[in-house]
Formats: sequence, structure tokens, C-alpha cells
Amino acid sequence: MSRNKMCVWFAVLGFAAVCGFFVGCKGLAIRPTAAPSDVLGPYELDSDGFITDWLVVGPFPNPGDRPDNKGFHVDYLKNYGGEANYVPVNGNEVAKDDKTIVKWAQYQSRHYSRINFFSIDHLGLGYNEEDILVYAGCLLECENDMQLELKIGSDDGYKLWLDHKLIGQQHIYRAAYQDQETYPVKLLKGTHIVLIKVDQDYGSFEFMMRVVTPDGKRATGIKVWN
Ligand SMILES: [Ca+2]
Repeated sequence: MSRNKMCVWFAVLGFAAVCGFFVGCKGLAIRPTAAPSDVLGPYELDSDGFITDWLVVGPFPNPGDRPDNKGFHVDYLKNYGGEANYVPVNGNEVAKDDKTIVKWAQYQSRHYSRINFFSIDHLGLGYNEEDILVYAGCLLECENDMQLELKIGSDDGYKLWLDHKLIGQQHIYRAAYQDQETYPVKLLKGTHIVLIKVDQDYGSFEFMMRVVTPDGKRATGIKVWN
């Protein structure tokens, strides 16, 4: 075989190997950007499958009135790659449009499935503060490939990204109840990034998310990292 032909074959084989790698990785989560020592956890889902350990950042403005508070459509992470590309990391800063800085920090809800944003000290929210929104995120590590359901309850609306893909949104005004929406997902073995943005018009301000099997049971073999 001539030298030129060999070069062509090496190029073809190299291309095939790279394609095979990416096909094999399809659906796998992007690895966390933080060094392992900076990632908090692991934590367990609670007895009903709720995620109780989150990184949270905010608040951000959500001006306007029902039915269209404006912050819902504003990407407050646009200077950091955008909501769809974002990886929450404990301690990372987010500069707001008014030049103030907010930081991602952990909140652990040990006794309640609801994540009540008014209970999160580092958000510094006033009593029943209105017209705001926050982001929350975590990593889910699956020990095997799993068919699961993510079930959400929210007050008020939300956008939900899984591994940088917008998988659900509700621009809505309501009280939060368990399992208001269900999103079936197949999570492959590895680490997956969950990012949710919850907005607030007035009144209570909270959300809840649980991870269950298709028959509604608490998922096993999942660890939560912050
Ligand atoms: Ca509300």
C-alpha cells in the first residue's frame, strides 16, 4: 500500500473512532466542571424520591404582572454561556444586570420535600417578596442506565433543563402540589445535570422535584451531588 493510501486509511479509521466515541456517549451527561473536591455530596433521594439537596442562586428580577411576568423569558445566565449550557457550581458568582453579584450556594431541606425559597438564607429574600426568580441545580449520578420520571410541583412557573436540554416549562401562576407535571426520561449510567428556574409573582414561592420509576416508586441507584 502506498504511503498516501495508508494516510487516507489512518484518517478514515481516526474519523470512525471519533464518531464511535460520540455515538457511544449520546445521552450521557456532560461531566461537572468543578473539581471533584469542590462537589458536595453524595446525597440520597428522600423516602419518596424527592431531591432535597440543591445549589441555588438568586434572586433575579421578574418584573410585570400576570399573565406575563417578564423574567421568565430572560436568560440571566447569558454572560456565562446561557441557561441551556450552564453547569451550577457551588461558590460560582453570577453578576446581575445592576452589577451586583450573587453566588451559587447549597440549600439542604432535611425535613420537607418542598424547597421553600423564603427559607433559604443566602437568597436574602424579604417576607413574601414578589416579582423575582431563582435558579436551582444539582447533579444526578446513575449507577446504571435507567428509565425514570422527573415529577415537578412549582409555585409559580418554571423552566427545566436536563443535560442542557429544555425538557419542560410552565409559564403559570399556581400553588405547588406534588407531581403537577411528569417528564419521562432515560438516564444513562453517569452524571446528569439538572437546572431549574422558578419564577415568582406573589405569595408563596417554592418547588419540589422527585425522581421515580415509571411505576411511581422511589428510584434507587441514584446519588445527588451539589
Ligand atoms: Ca407565588
